[in-house]
Parts: sequence; C-alpha cells; structure tokens
Amino acid sequence: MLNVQEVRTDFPILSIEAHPGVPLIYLDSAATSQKPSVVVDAMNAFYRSYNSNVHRGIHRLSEDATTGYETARRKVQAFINAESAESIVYTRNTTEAINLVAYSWARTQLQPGDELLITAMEHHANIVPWQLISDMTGATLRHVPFRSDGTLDMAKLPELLSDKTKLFAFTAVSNVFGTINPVRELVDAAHAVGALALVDAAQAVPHMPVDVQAWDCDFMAFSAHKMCGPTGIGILYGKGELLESMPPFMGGGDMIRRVGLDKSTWADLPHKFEAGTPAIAEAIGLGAAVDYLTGLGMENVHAHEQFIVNYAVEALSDVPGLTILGPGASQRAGVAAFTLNGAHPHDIAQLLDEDGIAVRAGHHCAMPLHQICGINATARASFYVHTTTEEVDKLVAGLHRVRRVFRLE
Ligand code: 7TS
Repeated sequence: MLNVQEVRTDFPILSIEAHPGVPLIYLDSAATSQKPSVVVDAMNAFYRSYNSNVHRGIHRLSEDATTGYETARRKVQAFINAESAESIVYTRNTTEAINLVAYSWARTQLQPGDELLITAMEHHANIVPWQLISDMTGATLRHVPFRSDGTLDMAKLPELLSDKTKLFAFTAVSNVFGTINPVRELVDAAHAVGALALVDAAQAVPHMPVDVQAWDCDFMAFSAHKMCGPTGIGILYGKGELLESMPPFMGGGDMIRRVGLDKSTWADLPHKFEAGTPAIAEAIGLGAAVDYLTGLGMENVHAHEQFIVNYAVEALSDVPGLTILGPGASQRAGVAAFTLNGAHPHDIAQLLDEDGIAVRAGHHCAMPLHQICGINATARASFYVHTTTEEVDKLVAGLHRVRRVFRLE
C-alpha cells in the first residue's frame, strides 16, 4: 500500500490554501493531475542547464536535450510494456493521438460501406474525430450502448461487430462512470472480425498497470498531464507495422529524410509523426513522472484508488438524494460522478469550492453519456495517489452543507 502522508509531501500544491485559512482538497485529478516536485524540478533543470533543440545541433546542449527527450520515450515504452521505442509517438495529448490515427490511418483506409465502432460512454476526444472521418470517407459510425449501471452492454457486441467494422475505438476507463472496461475482451472481439482496436487509455495509464502487449491493442492514446506529468505532451502507442504503413499526419521539419521541391521522403519511426520542434521540456517532465509512478508501483497506485473509491462510494451513499452514476466499486476506477436532488452540479461545485474542495461539474466532455442518462450535468470527484479518507469525509460534510444551503433537509 502507499504511504499516503509521505506521498502528499511530494506534491507542493497540496499544502497551499484554496482560500485564506481553507486548505485545498483536490478532487479533480481526472481533469488533470497535480505534479510532484520531481517533475517540476526535471523541467526546471532542463530550462536552467541544457535547454536546446533536439535532433539538430551537434553541440553538447543539443545532445543532452536529445538524450533527455529520447530517454523519456524509452521510459514510457517500459511503463506500458511496448515492444519498441519506435512504437511510442509523442503527441500533444490524448486528443491529438486519436486524431493522428483518424487522419493518418482511417481517412486513407475507409470507404463507404465500412464501419467504425465506438461506445456511448466515450469522451468527445474519441467521438468527434470519428464523426469527422465518417463525413470525409462515407464510413458509418456505430456505437456500443451501456447498461443502467454504466457498464458496456457486451451482449450487443456481436450485432455491432462484423466484417464491415474496420476499427473499434473505446475507452479503457470511463471518465464519468469510472467503469473499468474489459479491454482484452473488446480487443479480441475487434480482431475476431478483422478490425483494429484503439484504446483511449487517458484514464487508465495514470491509475493502473497497463501492458499494451497483454491487451494486444493496435493503438493506445494517453496524456502526460493526467499522470503527474506536464500539459502539452501525450502519447500514441501503435504497433510497429501499422505505424510503418501509415502516411504522416503533419508535414514539416524533423519528420523527413529528404526534401525536394516536388517530393519528400519520411524519417523512420517514430519521427515520421513528430513534425516540428517538439515539447522537449514536457517529454523530460513526462519521463520524471513515469519514474515517479514506477517508484510508487502501479499496483499500489491502483490498490489505493480502489480503497478510496470504495470508501467514497459508501460515504456518499449516506447523503440523502445523492445518486452516484456508474458501477459498483469493484468495477470502478477512482471516479465518482453524482447528482444531488434539488441542487445543480455547478452550484454544488461552487459551494464545495468555498470549503476548498475542487470538484468538476458539467458534462465532462461526455455529452452523449449524459444525454442517454437523461441529465445535463453531474458533479464529479476524482481521486489519486494523494487522496485521503479525511478528504472524502470533508467532501461528504460539504455535500451536507449544500443540502442545508438549499434547504433540502
Ligand atoms: N479520453 C478520456 C477518457 C478522457 O478522460 C480525456 C480527458 C480525454 C480523452 C482527453 O484528454 P486530453 O488530454 O486530450 O484533453 N478528460 C477530462 C476530464 O474528464 N475532465 O477534463 C478532461
């Protein structure tokens, strides 16, 4: 298990006050995680002592920057057990990683009659790119529904997957329900009809051990900023032969082998997909985040979140009129989205903020999910390595205060 009090000292922001005299209780890690000192220090060290562009200069600083940038890639490779560093493409975030596959692979491969499959619980980042591609190519976009407990309706899969399906793109963990989906089963179902499988792992890689070879997925996308790393950098994992066969997503410097005025050839993987000066400090920060999480142990991270979310689901259930979306704690990652009869989620979030408690309110970029549930918005508490049961207790106390303010008692 994690020593949470010790972990908390790694995160400088956790000792600030949200308002004068009111300590911060950060329950919005699903939106973005806080950053431990080691990540901030690694980025500072880059800017202070070896800031330079990568893959260009022969001078020492540039060599050090390139080493830092490429070492981070190998750390990410090991972290998700990818076959090779060439399978790890730096992008800006999960969204860009998914768009890369959409524009480079799907746009060039799909035609009318083909089908793309997603699920009804996706984040907009794994819906909208496929709608755009569907409009461009004439391919049909279909979705797997979810049941009232926020789990995928697996019984519907056989009728949705066929030899027309070319790609099944689904989230490993829902950012609203918290549902942990059966990734390997879904990948196998896609492969059984000859489709590729793309896993949106934005809410998985930060929170549990992930092994892309065990999942056997063809593509996987995630963001550094949700896993203790900086904003501005994300990862697309892709199987080597697929990435090899795909045309570049963006053109420019760094992604070429030779450029002529009429025609150019492309650099080897993964550089073919990394046009222009990349996010160098951010890659180095991501490398430090991977080291940090590896040091904690992803099994321990997951176990702590399971413990906290169990505790939270039970504690929140005591609040009259409160409904938690999603499955039971055993199938749930560290996310609890809820509604409270008589109080709008935005008002809940605002009142909780007065107590220093940061939660998110709204549709959490999952409008279809909310529409299907018949609600416009939810309030969402999300947990991470530093969350304590005392913080969950304060959330519950804050929600009782919301009920008093709205005279719901
Ligand atoms: N996929 C999932 C499952 C997500 O939760 C998010 C971000 C994304 C994709 C997009 O990640 P990005 O880094 O490219 O923006 N989710 C959230 C959230 O739940 N609240 O704020 C961002």
